[in-house]
Amino acid sequence: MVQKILILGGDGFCGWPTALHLSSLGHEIAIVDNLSRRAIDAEMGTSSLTPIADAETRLNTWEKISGRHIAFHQLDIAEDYDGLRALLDSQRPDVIVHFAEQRAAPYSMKTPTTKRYTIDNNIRATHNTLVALTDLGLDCHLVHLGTMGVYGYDGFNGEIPEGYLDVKIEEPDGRWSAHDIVFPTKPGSVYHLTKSMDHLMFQFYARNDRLRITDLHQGIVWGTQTPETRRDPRLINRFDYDGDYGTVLNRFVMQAAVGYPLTVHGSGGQTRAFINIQDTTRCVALAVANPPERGERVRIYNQVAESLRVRDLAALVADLTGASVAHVDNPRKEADENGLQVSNAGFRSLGFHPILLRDRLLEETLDIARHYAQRSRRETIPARALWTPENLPGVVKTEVAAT
Ligand code: NAD
Ligand code: USQ
Repeated sequence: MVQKILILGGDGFCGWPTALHLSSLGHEIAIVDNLSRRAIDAEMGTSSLTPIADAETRLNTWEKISGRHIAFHQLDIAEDYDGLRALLDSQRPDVIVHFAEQRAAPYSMKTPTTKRYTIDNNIRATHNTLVALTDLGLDCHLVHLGTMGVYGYDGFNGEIPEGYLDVKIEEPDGRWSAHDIVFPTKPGSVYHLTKSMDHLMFQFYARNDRLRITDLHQGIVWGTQTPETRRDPRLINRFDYDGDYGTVLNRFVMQAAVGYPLTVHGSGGQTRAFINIQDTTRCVALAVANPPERGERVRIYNQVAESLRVRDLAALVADLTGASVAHVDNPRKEADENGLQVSNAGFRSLGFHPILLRDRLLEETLDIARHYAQRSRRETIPARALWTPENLPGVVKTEVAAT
């Protein structure tokens, strides 16, 4: 069924290829973005490794190539509630896909200003959307990009379920009653804290206003291109590699491409869940096609393909490329070693067959990193945002010596 879909944050790393994918499936798409991610690049002296076209060029190119129009609204959904409300009132979308948050944990821990910005931006962006939907009485399915990090990464040995735990509680009369409770959150950064707060807001609005909400607890996304972004160089997706926005696997691939030692934080025993960017777009399409009923509890899917340990990822990239591995200080306060098993039964039941690292797509990411290696700025690679004054930046000693 063709649906009218607003993509909040549709100019970003996950939002852009998802907008194209949903457009290619025949949906009517409009992007809403304040271009803050591009502004943060300018503020930090960083940029995507891939040369991303401006929003207008991207959209015109897509229209020329696919024959499909995507509308664009430049709007700050955290700051401009009236603008957001008016837009929702005029568009009356069937679905909103909400990517529009400050998404880097290191950036969120960098300074008092970035901590406050992350909370103000993310909480208001989500809450404004929820208020506008209830204020307008719109029966629209809200699909939100949350994170695996809401569950935390230590102290739980079983398989992480999809948002809820089935528990039994002993009543005063000694009988046991069954409950499903929201899995306790254990955020590891101010950014992850905002996702935990989003999670709580969704519980309230689904119960109080019967909003239909799907929250996707996504793992770390790797890769850059999708079948749609490959269709023209002007559609290319962004590739973050700097110490704040680069995520671990893409950073390792980029570091290998430019001859920089792979920066493993601490022992590298941190285990995280991963998903390829192509699967991000496919999972969102599955979530869009399978909305919850009105009155249903918030539907939560773990949007992940597999769990991997950071030092094993470094070894894999090193084997593939001959790169060296550097165990640097860990700028973050996090468990040095953790196990992680995650259920992704929800998406699998909808037909999701995840791309795995062994499927060799890493080579394509490496080719892209090599192709654009000359655009990299070496000085932006180290992760310098410290979680506490006791932490130290993730700098490679030989690199410091070389400069
Ligand atoms: P991104 O920073 O590349 O994209 C976010 C987009 O939202 C940007 O284009 C930005 O300009 C826009 N935006 C931010 N605040 C806004 C506001 N107030 N008003 C309008 N637009 C605003 O991030 P991404 O990697 O595409 O992540 C998208 C979502 O997916 C985020 O919510 C993130 O938490 C989640 N997520 C990302 C990953 C990952 O590995 N990249 C993993 C799990 C979850
Ligand atoms: N790490 C290294 N070396 C590096 C970079 C990171 O060892 O050069 C380590 C980090 O210390 C951490 C792990 O790799 O233990 C993951 O770090 P990351 O930067 O790849 O991922 P994270 O900060 O958790 O955030 C990313 C996205 C965020 C999303 C989250 C999903 O930026 O938007 O929500 O992944 S998850 O991790 O599942 O919560």
